[in-house]
Amino acid sequence: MAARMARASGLAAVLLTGSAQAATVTFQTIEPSGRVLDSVVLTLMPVGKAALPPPRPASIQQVRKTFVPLVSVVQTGAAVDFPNNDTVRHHVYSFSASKVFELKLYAGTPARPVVFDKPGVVVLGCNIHDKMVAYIMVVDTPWFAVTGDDGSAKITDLPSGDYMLQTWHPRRLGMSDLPSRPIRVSADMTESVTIDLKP
Ligand SMILES: [Cu+2]
Repeated sequence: MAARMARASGLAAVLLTGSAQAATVTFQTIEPSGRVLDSVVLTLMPVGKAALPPPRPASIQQVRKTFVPLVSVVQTGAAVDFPNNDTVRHHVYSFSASKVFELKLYAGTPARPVVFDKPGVVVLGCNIHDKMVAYIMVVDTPWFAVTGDDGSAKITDLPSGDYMLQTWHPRRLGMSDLPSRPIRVSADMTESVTIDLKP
């Protein structure tokens, strides 16, 4: 009895102090001319081993014969829905190396999502409407963002540590990768990024 009580109080004395710090990195992206740049994909790849959360599902809808959003980023293995919210049917496809698929002419939401299991750029099209296009960047990290019209984006809940920042833009499709650069995250921070859209 006494031994059991001593053990219990010993356990109670073990207190965890502090917790893993999570930071937010705010990006501001411009072209070399100084013009702010939207639709920039920003990804932070952890340097070394990192425990990654499972991929989150995503959704790319079709509305007014347009894919929304134009640019998505998902973690490798993510399931993506393609709800058709138009009054016309669409036939969604990709011939990209990292994911070849097609969702034959349909209305509503296909019963099964499409799983993107290889990193890389996927270009979406519609067999019926040639002008419809969208891009999915599949990446081996859960930490990513896409810049809005003001050229800014935030990556939140980022564990402290070292990362490589990689950038991409749809107008660089088919061009060589932009150089990545190291970023050390230990607290909330702001990063300026310049993207050259020329080859
Ligand atoms: Cu269509």
